[in-house]
Amino acid sequence: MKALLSILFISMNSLFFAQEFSLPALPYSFASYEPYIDAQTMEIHHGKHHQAYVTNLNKALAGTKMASLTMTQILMDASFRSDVVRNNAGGHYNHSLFWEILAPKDKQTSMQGSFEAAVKAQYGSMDSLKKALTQAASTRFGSGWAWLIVTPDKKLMVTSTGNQDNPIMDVAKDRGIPVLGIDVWEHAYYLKYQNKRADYLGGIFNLIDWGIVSDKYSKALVDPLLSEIEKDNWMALKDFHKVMAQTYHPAEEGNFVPLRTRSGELLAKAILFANSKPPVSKDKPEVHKALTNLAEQCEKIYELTAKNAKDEVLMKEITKAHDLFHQVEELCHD
Ligand code: MN3
Repeated sequence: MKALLSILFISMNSLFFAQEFSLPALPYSFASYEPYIDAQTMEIHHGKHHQAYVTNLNKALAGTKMASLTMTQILMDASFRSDVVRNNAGGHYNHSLFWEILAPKDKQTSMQGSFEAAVKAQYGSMDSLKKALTQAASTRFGSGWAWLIVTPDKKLMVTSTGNQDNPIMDVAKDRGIPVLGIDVWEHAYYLKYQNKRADYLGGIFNLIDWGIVSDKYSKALVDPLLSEIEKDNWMALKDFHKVMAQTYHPAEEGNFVPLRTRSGELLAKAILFANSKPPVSKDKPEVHKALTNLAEQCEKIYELTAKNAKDEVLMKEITKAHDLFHQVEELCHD
């Protein structure tokens, strides 16, 4: 009975957690995007190219620890992923967004006032924003995407990425939540426009549903992912965390060699961390105070290892340092 229950539990677990990504249906018929994108291009782009990203992503994730991750978690740590996972996860995410924001003229919804106001404040007009997007799309060398994103400081930004990368990924130069993406791979336009990317870009703005884009803008402003990205951009925190994890966790298991040999490095990273500039929303006195305490604690550990202190003493002090680090992290959640 017990065995049966645990089998049931395991299969229920995999039912809930092993996800399969699937191709989203196009909201309109292939021909609805004419004359700006021809029906055949839509059919191949959606049914062949996008389907291939989905199939290859599922194949790459199957049976691995990554099978339980959300799309956002896969993208955020893109630098740790294999090329297969990075390219196909990006490909699936990017195209899903692309289909969502495109609509034939008579189906397009109207723009929200808050989005229009943000565009006016930052770009002067919708036309200037379109120009900036066209510029980003036409200067993107080779295959890639042009984006309109919401950055962690809640501003709009126009940017571009290569291949199937996107601004959620930790490899992107400009990071944020995309609210609009323009595919500038040749497979998006070659049949109709051949190599004339500028002509394709001239047509694409007729298909952008600004109502949907502005809805995505409002949602992005309150999405917790924004502060995740901001924290992820704090490199000094990431650098310190790495050394902390590689010294503290072995110590917990009774191995003090990493801590004894790397306490100087731990101290150096703590000092850099304490002197780094936190992202705007974390730039608070409590955070600075906790960082100073952490650096002092790491100095104490360094001195103790120099004096060859006992394991028990080191354990007590590294635990304090670890708690202080989590205090900083906690303070970072706003
Ligand atoms: Mn494409």
